[in-house]
Amino acid sequence: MKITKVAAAASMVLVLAMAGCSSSPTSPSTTSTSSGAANAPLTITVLPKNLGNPYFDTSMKGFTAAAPEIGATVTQVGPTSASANGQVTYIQTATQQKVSAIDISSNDPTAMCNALNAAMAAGIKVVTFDSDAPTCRDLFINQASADGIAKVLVQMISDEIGGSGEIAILSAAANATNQNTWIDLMKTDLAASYPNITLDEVAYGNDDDQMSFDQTSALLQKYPNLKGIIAPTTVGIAAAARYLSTSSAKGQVQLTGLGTPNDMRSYVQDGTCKEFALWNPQDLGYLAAYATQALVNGTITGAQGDTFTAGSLGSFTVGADKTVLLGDPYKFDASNIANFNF
Ligand code: RAM
Repeated sequence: MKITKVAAAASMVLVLAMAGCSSSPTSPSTTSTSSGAANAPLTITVLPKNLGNPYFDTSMKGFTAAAPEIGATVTQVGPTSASANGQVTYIQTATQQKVSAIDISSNDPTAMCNALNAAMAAGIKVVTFDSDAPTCRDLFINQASADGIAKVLVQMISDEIGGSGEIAILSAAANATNQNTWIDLMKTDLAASYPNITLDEVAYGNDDDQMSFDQTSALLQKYPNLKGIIAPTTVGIAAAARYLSTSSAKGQVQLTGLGTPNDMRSYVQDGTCKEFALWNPQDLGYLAAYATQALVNGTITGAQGDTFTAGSLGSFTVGADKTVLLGDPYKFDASNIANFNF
């Protein structure tokens, strides 16, 4: 499994300027890490779906850990809410700044393509990580196979509700490439292998804590026979767990999805959530940084079969569709959650 700690020291370097962060491109919230390495200057702008999301705080730790190893300056900017428009302005600013590369988790598969294509035309490498924009990037760093993620999510909810009953999905932004890919595959898997499970609704909490909390409440009111919720978003599952943990549905309506151990630990311990899955977001950022360096310095072009070394994570090979795969999703439950800190 790829649950490794790439750089504990990174957390000491990383100071996220969350207070006062703005969606304005003229006053970005940034995190910079300079390096003393001797390689050619490498500047990477990291653009998560939104700031203030612990998942992306952790992926940024991976970028920050890699920075001194690859001779990079890494700057994080981004909107406060998970919107495609909010990201476009930051892409344009990074393009004007002539950075070496933009590493983005995309809020929409195509809405920022004009801006990303303009960046690539200006000689900037575009790397998507976490959530892809498949038609307008040089490389995608995929956290785990979409099919593997979908299958583990459906299998967990089926186990928890005894293989039959009504479920709902609480997703992130309605246009998010990653969640929508996983949801389509979950629907396929449900139809093929789980005839007694009915998917009532896909709700969207926009990777916003309050909106996800409110959507959880609405689902429970709307579907009195609901037996389970799958939240394939770290923000969504934490908000749903917070709602369920103090409601009469605790233990009656099962919850699973993709979460961080730190967000979910207390809810696993109090019985709100039996198990959930994820990968290590820090490893994802670390891998993305190394892949970006390899792309910028020409070690790889994105062609299938290209290989590069990602520091302490070892060697990786570019797969089909200019994609690099981190590894398999990993399941967390009461037996192992104490072992993880992210
Ligand atoms: C949220 C974001 C991110 C997704 C995780 C699982 O933090 O939507 O894109 O990969 O959840």
